[in-house]
Amino acid sequence: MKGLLVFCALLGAALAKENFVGHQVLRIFPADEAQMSLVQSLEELDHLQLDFWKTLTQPGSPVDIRVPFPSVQAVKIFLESNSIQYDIMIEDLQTLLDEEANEMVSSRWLDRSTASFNYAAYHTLSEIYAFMDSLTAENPGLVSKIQIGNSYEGRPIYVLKFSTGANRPAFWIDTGIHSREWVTQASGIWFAKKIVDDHAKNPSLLNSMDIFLEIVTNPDGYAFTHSSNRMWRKTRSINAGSSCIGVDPNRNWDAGFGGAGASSNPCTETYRGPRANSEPEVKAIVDFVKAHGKIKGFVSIHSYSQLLLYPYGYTTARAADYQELDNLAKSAVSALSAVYGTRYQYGSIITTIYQASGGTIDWTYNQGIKYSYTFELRDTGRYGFALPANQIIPTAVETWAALLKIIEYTRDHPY
Ligand code: 0X9
Ligand code: ZN
Repeated sequence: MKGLLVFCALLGAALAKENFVGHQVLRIFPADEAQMSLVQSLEELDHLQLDFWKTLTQPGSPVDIRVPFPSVQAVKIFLESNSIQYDIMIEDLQTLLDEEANEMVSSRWLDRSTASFNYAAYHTLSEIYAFMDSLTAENPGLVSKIQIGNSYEGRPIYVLKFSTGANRPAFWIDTGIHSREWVTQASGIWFAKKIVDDHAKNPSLLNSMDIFLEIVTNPDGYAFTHSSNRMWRKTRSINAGSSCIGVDPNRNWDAGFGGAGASSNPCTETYRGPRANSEPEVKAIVDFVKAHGKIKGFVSIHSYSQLLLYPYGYTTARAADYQELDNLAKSAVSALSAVYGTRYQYGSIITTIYQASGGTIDWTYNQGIKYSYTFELRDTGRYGFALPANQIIPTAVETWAALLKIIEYTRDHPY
């Protein structure tokens, strides 16, 4: 009997949702090299269980860290005793997540039509998959759903294809490769509806090009953010010889794989995996891109920080098309800002944020996909990954203005 009780208690703990009561997100402002290395040294202190939402980028740029409740005092004392400035960005993360969860419950989808779908809310994996089915059923001559593989845990991985003809040159968009970046999957849903609605008014975009859209690029991670841990970033694969789960799918591509800007430690958020393409979620895209052979533009969407980035991330070498990529980024960012005044920075990954090896768009660029970009959507840190649902539509609308610039440019500059 006692054994059963203990078992039940353990099971309950294992199934329980990670809670973030008292977790604070601190924005830290290291003033010089010495303070920068002090802040970086926090990353090695495993017992503090810190989650770096935004690591050091440029000297002078802030660092955002989610600090679990038991570590809050220690971290603040550390910062204060070293005269390092910080702000409390989020007082209590769980309060924000509770609001988010309440909003999800109150937005039920009644008739399964894409007209009544609530684009201003976050949705579960099964709701997103049902949305894809509705969209394809409503638009049989325009939208189709392709399964490109299965996730580590066996979930189907779907891509929506928007096409008015057979196998044209194509443009690729993916959202949600990092599962906790919820505004990206939500924006992906909105893009899908937008492509269909705009096509009815003005079919020119799809006259000479197909669009592929992968909304839930990391389905295991996304399911896990709903069931167990809202702040899950990686895949859910089991790592041999470690009790830590998951690989960073944006360090797992065969582009500078294993170099600086990724970790070999399975317990970190930037673990690269045992080998390039070890993650089925990555391999599925690699196989699809290679088999297709005519993908001309590729955009991989993350959050947060408000950036538009192009290769490279693993090397300081300039991309051969640097000038063209930079010009197009500039025009895309100005189109985005024209909508609501949201400010974006742009540039290569390594010069704008940090060195990152094994990233998606470095691989696609090296495959010959010239127009390869990564977005980091809203915001700049007020809410970070806990972006309130009332920002989904404005985020999607302004991002679409930038995306459209890149898509149209790709269409008008065949190579
Ligand atoms: O570190 C990352 O993977 C990205 N930032 S995030 O906060 N979304 O995790 C930026 C990496 C740049 N992108 C690529 N290397 N493709
Ligand atoms: Zn990301």
